[in-house]
Amino acid sequence: MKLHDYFRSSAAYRVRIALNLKGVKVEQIAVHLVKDGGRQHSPEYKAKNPQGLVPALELDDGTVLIQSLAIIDYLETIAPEPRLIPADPVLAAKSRAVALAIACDIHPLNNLRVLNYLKGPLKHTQQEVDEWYRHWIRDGGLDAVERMIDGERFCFGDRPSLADICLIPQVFNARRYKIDITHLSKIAAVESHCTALAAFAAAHPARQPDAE
Ligand SMILES: N[C@@H](CCC(=O)N[C@@H](CS)C(=O)NCC(=O)O)C(=O)O
Repeated sequence: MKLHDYFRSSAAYRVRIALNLKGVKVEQIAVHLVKDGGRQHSPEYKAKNPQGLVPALELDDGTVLIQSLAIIDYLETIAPEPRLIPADPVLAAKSRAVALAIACDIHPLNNLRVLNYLKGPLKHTQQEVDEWYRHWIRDGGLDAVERMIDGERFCFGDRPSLADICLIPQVFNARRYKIDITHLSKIAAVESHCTALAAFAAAHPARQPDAE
């Protein structure tokens, strides 16, 4: 299998963590999101993912799966252990709720194409764009997630689940943009437990073959 990937993509980072937790090996194909105006927009890549976004998982028969949560769902089906969705139905719903809050409500507002649109056609300054980014990560974003998780070691229970897989890349983005999240103590605890695990550490952007 091939993972069409970009080291800094938090959606791809989610899939890398899931692959590592499951012990599923893939070939990583870098899609540079900035060079040449963004290689995700090339006709060759859009033939694989019509949305022009990473990640995409290309199966050995050429089938291409897109959308990080759908890809993780596929991995959960083909490699059920260790499970990423808790067996307990309430914890499963809570884990999915955190994942969806991040993947559907926080991340899309700060995606590269949104930031480029604010800065380009809408002519916002870099300072305004940075403020937009900070606002949507923090207020109603990670601040709310802090109240949604149990967060003693992992978001829920004693093993990483889909919630942690989505949370850690989003925390990476917050740190990259120097957003003050020191008051989010449960998220900090989860971050320190997850990043100590080899599966999370190996998925970190700095450890990817295309890291800059
Ligand atoms: N909902 C999608 C989001 C994918 C996504 O937005 N990927 C970003 C990188 S994190 C991207 O490819 N951005 C390119 C762009 O905005 O042009 C998923 O979960 O896979």
